[in-house]
Amino acid sequence: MSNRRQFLQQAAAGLVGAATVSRVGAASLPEAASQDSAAMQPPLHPPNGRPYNPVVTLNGWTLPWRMRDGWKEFHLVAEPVVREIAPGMKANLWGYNGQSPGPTIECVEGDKVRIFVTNRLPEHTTVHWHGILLPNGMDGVGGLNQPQIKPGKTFVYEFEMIKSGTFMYHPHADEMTQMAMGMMGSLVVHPRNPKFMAVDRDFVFLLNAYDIDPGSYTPKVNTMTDFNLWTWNSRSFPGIDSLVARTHDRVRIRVGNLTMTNHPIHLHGVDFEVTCTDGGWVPKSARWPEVTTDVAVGQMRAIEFVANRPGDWAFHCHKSHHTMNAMGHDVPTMIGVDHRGLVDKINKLVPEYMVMGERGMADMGEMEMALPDNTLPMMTGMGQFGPIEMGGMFTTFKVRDDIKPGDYKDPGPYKYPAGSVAYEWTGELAEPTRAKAPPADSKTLQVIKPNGHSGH
Ligand SMILES: [Cu+2]
Repeated sequence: MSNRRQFLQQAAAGLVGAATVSRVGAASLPEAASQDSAAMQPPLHPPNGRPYNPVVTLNGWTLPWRMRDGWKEFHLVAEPVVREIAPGMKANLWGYNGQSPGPTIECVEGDKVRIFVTNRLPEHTTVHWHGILLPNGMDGVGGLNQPQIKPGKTFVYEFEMIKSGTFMYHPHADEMTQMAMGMMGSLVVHPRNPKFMAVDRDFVFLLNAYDIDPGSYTPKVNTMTDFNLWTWNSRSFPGIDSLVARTHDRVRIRVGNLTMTNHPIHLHGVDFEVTCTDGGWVPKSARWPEVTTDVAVGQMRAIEFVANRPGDWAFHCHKSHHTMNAMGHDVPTMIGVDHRGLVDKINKLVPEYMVMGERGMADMGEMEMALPDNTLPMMTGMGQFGPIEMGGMFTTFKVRDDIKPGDYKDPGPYKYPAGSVAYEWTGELAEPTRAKAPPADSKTLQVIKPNGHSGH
């Protein structure tokens, strides 16, 4: 294990240099636009392929292709990349064509695809096409189905897309390292008939997670479950684009999970049905309404609904630790602990010490704490009414009446109709019904009522 760890440290040390010279493969690609999925919309329609309704890759883009002798040709370059996780934090990851996740591959049922894969990583790799039905020798499991692709080499995968649906691609070589470093991408096969399962808005992204110590840049690849950055397409709120729809649009959101745990994905303001998995389209008779759907490791789920309620709706993983960033971990629970007098004493020894969380953690959403370089506050993002107190796997789904056809750029905060927002009540109140507290004994913790902010 120690040899392996040494190797990984050396590989990581080489990353910063490699990343600055490895953009050649991506030089012709829209890197500037890749941080902003709205800037890429509407994507180009294929000049000479079958027509389809393109997807919107959250904070990403679609891989360009060309037709040659009846084959649709793509070129993936596996390489070290720098990804901005959110403003204020960058990470040294591995990805494809200049970004992690790699660009989305879009094609159409019946397409014959030829995918070139060039390896510019410091170690060998392969690509597995998750969910695609193809000849065994194209399945990409290193050692089992093909020799691994050595650094500097290019392999070709050739197969026909025999069914439409929602898929992904990722390495099947040194997977623990390569997926922990961000190697993955979405793969969407559109139906041959563009009217089949047609929607107005079709979004796609992957769930991923990283363990990057505050102040450092490279993920710890041996981490099994205790990650500190929970991301969508390697972006963390408030770095994740909003999803924008016009009122009454039919919307599909395709989500794939390549983390080490499940994510109950929850959308406010609508009820939806799962219409597609990585195994194919779900028959109508087998669907049921939900507002949260669990996406287990290695699964993909496409949800569909009509966006019929205007507003700024929360869209997030329902595991509350997955909607916060690195700095929230390892903070002791202080609720109910009285610090009065203690901080002054500690400050004589440690001038910068401050107490966090004696009234709950909400103060941390507003606190302008000094952070180490290159990390993100635990919860962040400002809304029109105050701090949103979220990080990680969270963004907003924005529905508006007045969106011009095709213009899905971020419309800014929702303008609430007068009288439609929850408000403070200052009138009379009857005594509310409450459960009785158990009788106090000597061991019961005495909770001291908060008294202003005297501890700080
Ligand atoms: Cu989650």
